[in-house]
Amino acid sequence: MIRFSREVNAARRGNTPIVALESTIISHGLPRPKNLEVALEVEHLVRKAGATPATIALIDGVIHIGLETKELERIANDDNVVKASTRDLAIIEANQQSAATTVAATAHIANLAGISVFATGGLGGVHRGHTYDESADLLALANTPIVIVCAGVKSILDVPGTLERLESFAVPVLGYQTNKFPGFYLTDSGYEIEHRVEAAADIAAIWSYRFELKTSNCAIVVANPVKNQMDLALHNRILEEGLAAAEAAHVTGKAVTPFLLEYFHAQSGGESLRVNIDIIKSNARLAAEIAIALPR
Ligand code: PSU
Ligand code: MN
Repeated sequence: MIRFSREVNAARRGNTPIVALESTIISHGLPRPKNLEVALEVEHLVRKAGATPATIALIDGVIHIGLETKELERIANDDNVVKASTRDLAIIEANQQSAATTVAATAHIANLAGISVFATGGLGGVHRGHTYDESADLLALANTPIVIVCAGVKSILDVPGTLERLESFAVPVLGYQTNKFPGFYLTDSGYEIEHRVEAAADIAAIWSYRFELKTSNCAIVVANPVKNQMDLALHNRILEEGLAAAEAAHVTGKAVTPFLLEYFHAQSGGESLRVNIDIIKSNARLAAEIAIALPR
């Protein structure tokens, strides 16, 4: 049912740290040809930090944990690769399709394989103006014991609404060296986080206490702010225009997030792309540190 790459197989046998990486950011989050370059670079950073990268996707109906270069190229460049959330997984298997996995689907698969740490760019969440449009990422976080390193929720979303949902689902949110909840392209979304951690070891301690307390059924969100944020005025202008453009084009369902991200990349003259790449690299590095610190 699941195929592991050679290096992930070796890491499993040796019980060495593994970092799960999502693939929707490659297929639907970053423009070609930069997407493939970034995906390879992110894997390289995880290795350099002393862990094994496990990019997760479905190829011809088979779940892959860890992709060989040819498979990564396929996810990056093939128009037939769809965006898969958890509900799509069994259907894609049955239809022998290829798919990139969202945060929700990646977390689910990583957990199936006993991988405890996962890096992404920004979480999905509650959408602005359509609060009934809530990413399946939230429910997955509520049900999956995994540490997820992100730069907060995407600033295209309803940030306070998403934070409230995380509270309802009892998902802990830890600010990495900050008490300001990051906003993806922005270092500070304007909302506070109660709990702050300074180092990977602090997260490992919390991870262990959760097992004793039996509060370990959900994810731990580690919010790692981008250092060099997007220009705020530019960000706010593009966001407003992007939301209006999505509305006008009647974009719905799983197309909304890719539409808005692409709008940013097209309108910001490379700024949003630069920040998005910074984010995913920095999150991958931190995720590797955490994977090394966690008990195995
Ligand atoms: N982070 C990024 N770029 C992305 C995503 C996250 O920097 O493209 C993806 C993740 O896969 C996340 C998805 O799960 O966006 C959210 O989509 P939706 O809002 O449709 O649940
Ligand atoms: Mn949605």
